[in-house]
Amino acid sequence: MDIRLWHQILSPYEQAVDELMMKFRYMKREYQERGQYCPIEHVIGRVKSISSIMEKMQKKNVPEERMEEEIEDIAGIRIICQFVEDISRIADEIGRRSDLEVLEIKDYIRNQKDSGYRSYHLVVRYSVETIDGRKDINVEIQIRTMAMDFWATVEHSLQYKYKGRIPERVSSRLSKAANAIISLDDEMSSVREDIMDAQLSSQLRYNLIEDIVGSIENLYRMASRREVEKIQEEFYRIYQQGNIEDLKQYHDQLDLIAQAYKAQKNRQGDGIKQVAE
Ligand code: 0O2
Repeated sequence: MDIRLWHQILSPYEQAVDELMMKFRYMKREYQERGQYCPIEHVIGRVKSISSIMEKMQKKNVPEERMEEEIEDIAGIRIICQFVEDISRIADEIGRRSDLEVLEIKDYIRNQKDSGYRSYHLVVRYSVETIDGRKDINVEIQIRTMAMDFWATVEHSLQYKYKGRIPERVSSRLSKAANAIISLDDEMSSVREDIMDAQLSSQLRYNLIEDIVGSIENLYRMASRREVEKIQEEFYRIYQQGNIEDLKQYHDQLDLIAQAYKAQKNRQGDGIKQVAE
């Protein structure tokens, strides 16, 4: 293949990775804004390097013209979550999307690899619009817990260091570590409800404070400075007490106050219009 074509071929893959990372980050944001538990901890993505693609083609005997069909992970998205239970939730969510078509599933959690590797892989078809028109490409989405990711990252570096021939003394340690990761994921799952509750109330508190600060800021445009300063002092007092129920109540009261000021402002506006007429 003409060396100059590489970047042209990989460009839609770059676009797909950028777009999908943004879409999954928005998915996370949607959960957070609704005050719901989010199964996504974070999302990363990459386009496979030219050297890594060439290596895989050589290893799997893939002819140049079949590269895009047979190397399924040229575009790769990795979704990291906290609990094993989150993995199926994310996979279901992906299955429901109209912009992704699931072509293949590789469940290395039920069927752990001999290396000890655990992760849930989906190969999906995704369309990007380019200046040459629409292009359908394959994207590999890997979903795994933080613990699985820790193990895979370390093992991947060792594979690189030992060029795929990890010495027995290291691989037996890795295998023990893989079992420890399974136990860790199990332990975390057993306290999942508590952790989720804690995270939800911290998210709720975050959303409430964002809303309250926004509402008080708006009030400065509608009410007198002295009145808003009093409201603001009340907010700081309740905030310092740290009771979430009081914050919720204050948030609702503030909504009513803002509505009353808005109505008053509208009446004044109508009055001015009438005088002008
Ligand atoms: P990189 O650097 O992550 O891009 P194959 O690569 O032939 O074993 P296949 O059928 O192409 O497998 O796809 P598969 O099994 O879904 O694996 C593709 C990717 O999964 C790999 O990409 C790794 O990211 C990850 N993976 C699979 N097996 C292992 C493993 O034993 N250890 C670790 N750490 N990761 C694994 P690449 O191409 O290896 O590299």
